[in-house]
Amino acid sequence: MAINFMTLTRHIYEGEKRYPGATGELSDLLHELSLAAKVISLEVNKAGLVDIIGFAGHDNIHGEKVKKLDVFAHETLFKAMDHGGHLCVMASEEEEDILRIPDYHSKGKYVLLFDPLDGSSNIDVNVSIGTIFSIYRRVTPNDGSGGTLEDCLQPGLKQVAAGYIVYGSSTIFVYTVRDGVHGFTLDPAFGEFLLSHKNIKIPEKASIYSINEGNYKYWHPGLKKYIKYIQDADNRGRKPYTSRYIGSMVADIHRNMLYGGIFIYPADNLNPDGKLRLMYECNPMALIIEQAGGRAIDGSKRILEIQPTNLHQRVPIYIGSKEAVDKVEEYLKQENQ
Ligand code: AFP
Repeated sequence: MAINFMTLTRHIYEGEKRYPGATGELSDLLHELSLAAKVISLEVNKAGLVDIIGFAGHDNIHGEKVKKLDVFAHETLFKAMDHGGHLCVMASEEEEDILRIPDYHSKGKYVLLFDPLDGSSNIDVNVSIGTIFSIYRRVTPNDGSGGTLEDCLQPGLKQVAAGYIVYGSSTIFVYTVRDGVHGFTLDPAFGEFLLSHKNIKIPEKASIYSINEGNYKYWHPGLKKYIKYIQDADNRGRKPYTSRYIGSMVADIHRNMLYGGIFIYPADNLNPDGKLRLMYECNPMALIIEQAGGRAIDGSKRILEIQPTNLHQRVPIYIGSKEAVDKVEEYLKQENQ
């Protein structure tokens, strides 16, 4: 059997050669992110053992405090990324304010935003969770100083790279540098991410829908009608869509991207802005899905065009196969007229 030697690191550095002016800094950043992903993956795989060696927040058998996994993931990412000299500032879903690069490290031209462990309410029950990241170029002068909130509050269209890591039946690292979407599976035997999903394209037609139907009574009437439509075989001469909802955005979108589907977290009467965060969840996933040939909107507007006003702002999201997003947009529009 031929051995696959297309590691993530090789893919990143070979990709860089296509851009003659590239300095290699973005490649270094992605490589550093992949190291953090391996450390987090190892810890996620040990999560069940916390019950045996000590609960998070309590002392373990060595008398040390056991960190909650989302805090561990946040700290791992920060420590893996703070010293390379390529970043001027970071922001994490886990922290209210921006994360400054320590004084003793040099500052660079990039900005990193991340959600260290999305779907963390699933950790204790062995369900897939994920890390999401997004990279921008700084907008403040690259003069050796630290970045500011202004560097972080850029519309998703300005992302130079985005990606996610799913910690599931295996660990998969998916990324884009606006040149297609590629997925790499972690081989635990020798600790390398190997190319497993080359140039991913989301099927144009969907067969799966993912939404928390427990919130049905709070939905917009247009959304209720759309969901009825995709459940109704006769309407379209096609089989009804299958419902699949993990409650872990990364895993739900990863599956839908491979099989064809739509993921929805709408605005409703309970959550007028939806639940998911623009900067940490929606923008990076929107760039990836668009790069894979799909669409992502907030109901009427393209997610990537939203001008952020706040680091932790929430937005509704309809994301996935083009045909499905076009259709739900039509239903929402009709009901608004
Ligand atoms: P947690 O990180 O609190 O588990 O939230 C996960 C999440 O942000 C996203 O990954 C899910 O798609 C969504 O929330 C699930 O929300 P509901 O539980 O309201 O369906």
